[in-house]
Amino acid sequence: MTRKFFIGGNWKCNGTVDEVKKIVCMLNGGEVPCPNHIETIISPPFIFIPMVKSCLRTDFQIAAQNCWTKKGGAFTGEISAEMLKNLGVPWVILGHSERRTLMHETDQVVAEKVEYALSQGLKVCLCVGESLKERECNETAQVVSRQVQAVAARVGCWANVVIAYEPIWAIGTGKVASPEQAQEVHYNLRKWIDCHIGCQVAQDIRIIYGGSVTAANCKQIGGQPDVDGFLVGGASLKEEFIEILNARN
Ligand code: G2H
Repeated sequence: MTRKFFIGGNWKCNGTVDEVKKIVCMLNGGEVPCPNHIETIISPPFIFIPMVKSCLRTDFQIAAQNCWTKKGGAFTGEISAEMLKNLGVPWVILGHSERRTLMHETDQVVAEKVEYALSQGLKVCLCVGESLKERECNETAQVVSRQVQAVAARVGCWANVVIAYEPIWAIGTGKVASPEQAQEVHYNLRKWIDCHIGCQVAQDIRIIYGGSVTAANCKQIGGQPDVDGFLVGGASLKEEFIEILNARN
């Protein structure tokens, strides 16, 4: 099975009503490959989801940037997977390093969230990645596989999961991983999945790259055999996102 290229725009905690309107207008007017060739998710902050959903082109799917570990209830400030489902949001990004670091989400918490979101019928973009210190200590493969293993301990079916490899040292820093560095990690992770989860999952699962992806570097990174797309932060708020969506053209 060929893996369909997958590109996400992660808006993080950015935007005003006017800015959101402008970005949606830019996305709606952009010439991009047809949905047979590319799958696209757009991930606005929770509060803008209904607004974006109501006016965004339908070939772009909406993703939330997080959700709660279990069924909703007395959890002030949280958003449940059921709520996303109820609102017609098909995707959720989980385990982003900003949440792992700033909100202290452990591998176990992330795994719990992934399990629960999948059980509610959401699709998950699972983020993994190492810090600069871990890379310098040659621990990249170990860290990334540990993060995936935590999820594998709870999840049996990977059909609705995309893995985003996002080295922390490349996030929002302008220091992008080289195409070779990205390929090496993706290749090793796929090999690890082959050994520890299953060969079919390894062949089918999309492993996308995130961390300072721009129009200038997307073609080279996206041309690597084990890179199946991107999770884009800063550049997804700009015109250049359309160029990134055309990286494989
Ligand atoms: C990594 C990425 C999007 P940026 O966090 O998830 O952001 O492209 O700004 O590095």
